[in-house]
Order: sequence, then structure tokens, then C-alpha cells
Amino acid sequence: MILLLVWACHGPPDGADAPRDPWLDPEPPALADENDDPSVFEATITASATTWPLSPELDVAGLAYNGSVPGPLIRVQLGTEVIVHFENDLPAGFDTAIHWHGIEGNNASDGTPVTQDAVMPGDSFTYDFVVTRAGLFWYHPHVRGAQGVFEGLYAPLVVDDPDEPALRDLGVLPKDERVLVLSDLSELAGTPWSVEVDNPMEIMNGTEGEHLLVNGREDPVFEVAAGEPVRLRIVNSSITRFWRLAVPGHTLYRIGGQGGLLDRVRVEGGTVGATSGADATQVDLGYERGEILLVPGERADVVLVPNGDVGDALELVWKDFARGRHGMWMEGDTMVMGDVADDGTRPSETAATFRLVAGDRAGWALAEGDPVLGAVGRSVGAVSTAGALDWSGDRAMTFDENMDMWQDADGIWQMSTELHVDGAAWMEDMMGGPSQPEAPTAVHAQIGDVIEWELRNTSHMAHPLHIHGFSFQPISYEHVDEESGSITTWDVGYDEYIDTILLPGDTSVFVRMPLADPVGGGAAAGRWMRHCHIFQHGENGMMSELVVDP
Ligand SMILES: [Cu+2]
Repeated sequence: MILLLVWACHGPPDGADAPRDPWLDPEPPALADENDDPSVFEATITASATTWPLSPELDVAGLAYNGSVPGPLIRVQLGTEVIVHFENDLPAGFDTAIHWHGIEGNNASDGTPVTQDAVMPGDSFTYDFVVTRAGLFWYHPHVRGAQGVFEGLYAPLVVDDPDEPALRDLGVLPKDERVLVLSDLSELAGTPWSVEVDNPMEIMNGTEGEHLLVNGREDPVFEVAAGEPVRLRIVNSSITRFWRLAVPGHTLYRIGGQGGLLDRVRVEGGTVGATSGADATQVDLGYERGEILLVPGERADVVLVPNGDVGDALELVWKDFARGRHGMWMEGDTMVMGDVADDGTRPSETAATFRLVAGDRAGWALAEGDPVLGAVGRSVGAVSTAGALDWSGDRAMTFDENMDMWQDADGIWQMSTELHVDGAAWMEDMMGGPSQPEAPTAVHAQIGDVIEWELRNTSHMAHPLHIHGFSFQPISYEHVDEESGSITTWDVGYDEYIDTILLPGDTSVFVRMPLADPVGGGAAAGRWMRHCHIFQHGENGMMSELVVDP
């Protein structure tokens, strides 16, 4: 008590650093490498309960890796062996594990309920994997993921491309770089909501928190130099929310994303030309040209050139995307079901602010089609389809959903939600360990196979699809109009490796996926999850397996 009084009278000791403004340039703390071997990164990550400031008015009691939300940034060179000693110090009963989203070919460290037993509070587990692709990845629990991620268990992982220093020297890549981890949260009196697992409508639409978080803060401010390009490495760690991002008056140029840098600069959104289709020659992608759309689990590598005067503020705006949210309502005496009226039209919100400060490289220009990897004579390259397996049509991977409603004996309307991969729900409690029987819908292939896979969504709702362990290249789309039955197709038209993709409603995307063994020794063999990345969907049945045999 006496000490507290003294503190109150005198304030912080002389010479102490002023407390850092948590809303100015917040960034995930870097995780320190404790191993002297330059080819090995080794550290300890502990999951525990924490309290952190969401906004100047609101502290939230959530969960964290190493005490911070987002958790610590792991940054390594391509080819590094990453060893993480994971300790679960979460509250009693909160079993967990870490999934390394997008990391390929290390089945034993994939961190899912079919590759390891859950880590109970007080227990530990060591992950040991090699990073074999440059890009932006992230890590989070795949056991109780909806609740754990919602409460703060998510963090970025960057694998640097060896040519990045040369590309910065050439002026292709900006020197200023920020990692932005996007999320959202609902809370009551400073405690995160329990993510619904019993309410069928909440499961169907997923939980979208009303607090938009960028690096764990509401409406943070990032200081950027006027006229100088800034590279934004963006992760969507939300359990449901689609992030359609815009900086009004500016174009967000995409130079890379999930699986590393692109051949050329892209401007996304707007419309694309159809390759066939009775009704349309242009396909509206549902967001405007110059915006970036990130579905849950997705990442983007973006360049912004902030134009304006010193002191100006640019807004990073979240805009709604029509993702097919469902609802039910009374019409006369009858309950009906359909898309909610405000789907895609919810009010825009400012998620963060860029405040312009003085710079010395004004006049920097960037244009669609400018070379990125091409500037150092490289290209992503297309997957060879020689001998590829044709998994289209009857062999497609299919997301489907079924909602039903009825009046019970008391006349009360009841409803149910079913979420499927390939016609069946699986892994609804996300538990079981390696002895968990294989999913009835598991599909098998072998290391070395190339799969030409149709990823199909027969529902009217958009779902983000994620496949563990391997990256794929999207090639083309096929949309079936629900009412007329007419088919429209369009091509992707460039090469990129990704692991998470938006599947629009009533649409198939055709991808090519090589089942490589990049670490070697058959480390890529094993049971890999394939699922919807709206966490409540995956955990309520929209989950299956790709089993890769040696
Ligand atoms: Cu889904």
C-alpha cells in the first residue's frame, strides 16, 4: 500500500521510457531465435490467459501466445528448420494445439486432431518443421479453434524470399513494411463472447465480432511517409469475417500473398471477362477494382502508395461483401428462409488510419503488370499436368449445406443446420487424436501425384476452403446460375500457389495441386485436413481429410 502511494505521488521513475502508445504503429512482437545455428530457429511459445487493451476505453480478458494479441511474429529465411516448444498454460479444460497454416510437407507437426493428441493445460508439445515456401503464413489452434482464435490465439509467420533484398535494392519492393493481422471480437463487459456451438443460425452465419481489430487494436494509427510505398503483409485471422479492404482514393496493388511473390503486380476486384456463358460476358467479382478481399485464413502482400500532404490521414476501410448470410423470418403465418436483406450492404467501418509523415522518396509509381519476380528473372511457373489425376465431376471436393425448419408440437419454429464435405459431416467435436478413425469421406492419393481438383460449392453461401500440407494453383471458375441453370466460366490467367480460396456460392474452382514432398523422407505423407475456414463451419461438419500415402 505504501509503495502504491509513493508511486502515485511521484509517477514513473525518472529516466524511464515513456509508455508506448499502443494505438500508434502496433505490431506483433518478434519472436527471438534462441538457437545459434543459422539454419535453425528455436523458441518457446506459451498459450495463456491475458488481458489486453482493445481500445483506450476497453480492456479485454482473452487468450494469447506469449502474452500478446496477436501472438509473436516468427520471421525466418526460406529453408529454415523451425523448432517450437509449445506449452499450454491455458485455463483448466482448455485443450489446444498449434496448426501452422500454409506450411507444407511436415505432417507430424501439422497440429490437427488427426496428427497429434490435444495438449492439455500444464502439458507441452514440440513442433519441428522446415519452411519450404516463401510467403506469409500464420498459426492458430485447430482444436477448439473457433473459441481460441476468437479470444486471441493467432499470430503471423513470415518466410522471407532470398531475392527480397535484391528486389528492395531494385526499387521493386518497398523498404517500409508492416504486418497487419486482422481480426474481430465480440465481448460483454470485457470478456469475449462464447462462440455459439448450439444455435443453428449462428453456426450457419458464423460469428462476426463488432470490434474490428488490426494487430489487436481498434482503429490504430500507422505513420507512413507521404508518397513513399509501404508494403502491407495482411493476414485475415477472423473466425468468420470477410475483409474487403479499401483505402479511398488509392489503389491497393497486390504483389504476392499466401505462397510468395507474384510474377507481376495485380489490381484486383471489379469484373473479369467470361470465357463462356449464355448471359454474361463480364463477371462481377463483388468488390471494386483496387480493393483487396481476404476471406478467413487468407493472406495478401499489398503495396500502398499513400499520396497526400504531411499530416493527412488516410483510412483503411472495411467494406461489406455479399457472402450469402442466411436468415429466417415470418411472412404472414409462415416462416421463410433466405438471404438476409442487408447482406453485402452493411455500413463500412474504418479499421485503421494511415497518418502521413515526411518522406524523401515522393513520386514513386506502381502500375498493374509491373514485374515483381520478373525483375530478378524468376517466375512462379505453372504446375505440369502430365499424368495428373482428374478429380472433377463425381470426384470433386464438394461443400454443401442444408437448413431445415419445422414447427414443433407447441407450434414453435425450430431449425437445423447441416454442413458437409462430400455429402457428410465429420469431426464435429474436433477431438480424437491420431487414433481417430479416418473420415468416411477421406480421399487418398500418393506423394508425387498431381491432382486436377474441382473444388465445388453447391450452397448459396460463400465458403473459404483450406487444404493443409500442400499448395495449389487456381486455374478457372464455373458458376451455375441458381434460377436459370446457365453456366458462366472464367479463367484465373496467372500463376500463384495458395492454400486457402474463396468458393463463391453455386461455383466450382478448378485447381492443380502437386503432392510434393519438399522436406523429403516422406514427411509429407499422412492425414491432412481439408475444410471450410469459417471456424464454426469446420467444427460443425464442413471438414474432411486428404490422406497422402508414401
Ligand atoms: Cu463455410
